[in-house]
Amino acid sequence: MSLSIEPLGPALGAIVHGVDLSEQLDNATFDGLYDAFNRYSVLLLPDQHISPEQHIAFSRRFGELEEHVLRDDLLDGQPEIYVLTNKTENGKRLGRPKAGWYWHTDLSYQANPSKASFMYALEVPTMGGDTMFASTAAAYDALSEPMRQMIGGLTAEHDFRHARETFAKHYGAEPISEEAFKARPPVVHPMTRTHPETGRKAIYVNEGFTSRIMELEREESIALLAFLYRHSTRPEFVYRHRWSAHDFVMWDNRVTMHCALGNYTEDRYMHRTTISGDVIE
Ligand SMILES: O=C(O)CCC(=O)C(=O)O
Repeated sequence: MSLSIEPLGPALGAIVHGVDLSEQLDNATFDGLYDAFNRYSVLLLPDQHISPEQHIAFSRRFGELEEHVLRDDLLDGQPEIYVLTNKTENGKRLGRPKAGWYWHTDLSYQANPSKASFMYALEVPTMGGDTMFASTAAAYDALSEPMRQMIGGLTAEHDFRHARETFAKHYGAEPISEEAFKARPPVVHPMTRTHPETGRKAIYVNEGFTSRIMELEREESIALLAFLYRHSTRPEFVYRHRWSAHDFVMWDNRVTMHCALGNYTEDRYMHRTTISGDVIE
């Protein structure tokens, strides 16, 4: 296979042609794709036709896979696939509706947050349902040195429960089981992180899951987090993806945040794998 890569925006995102995920990628193609992933943070591979098994096998080449804590929304028989959809069958929902309708980084509420997530679009609405991705590395680069110094010395709590409050603020109640919350108690991470492969630094707080800055007073924490969320999602740091069916989109959770837009009523059905990451140093 021969890769061609075209950037989709100044801060992040690239479209990759010449890769067929239904076939085993040779090492040279895989290495090219891996380098592009580290370089562009979000890759779009359009027009893929893959089974859940192929999705899982490809994902495993990037690392071990997570089984999402929202167990009701995993694909039957294939718990490595988290299903995100508004579809129902015989009154039973087929996956998680309204997932990620706020800026967040996948699994930042875990001690070892996710390295990457790979989403395959099987059904998409004719309008709406885009996903926005922001480069938290580009956002870090644009901070002044004193601000970098300050946040570099701070830590923040990430709490899955906080997502319910964030969601409720924007959209009303979201049903998440107590069991899931108990399985994921709050954790504390540094507010900046360094990409282990590229050495790039990034801001590491997100509206969805970050509940407070540990070292600051409550009002200071609220104000600084609000600034960082606004700053990190400035248009120049964002790529907005308009989905087509059979898009395969890979994002690097170590240097990005994303937000799914809930502006659709037609069916939307996606499969996601989640690659495990390391504890942040
Ligand atoms: O459905 C989407 O576009 C993204 C959902 C999301 O936020 C996630 O998978 O973490």
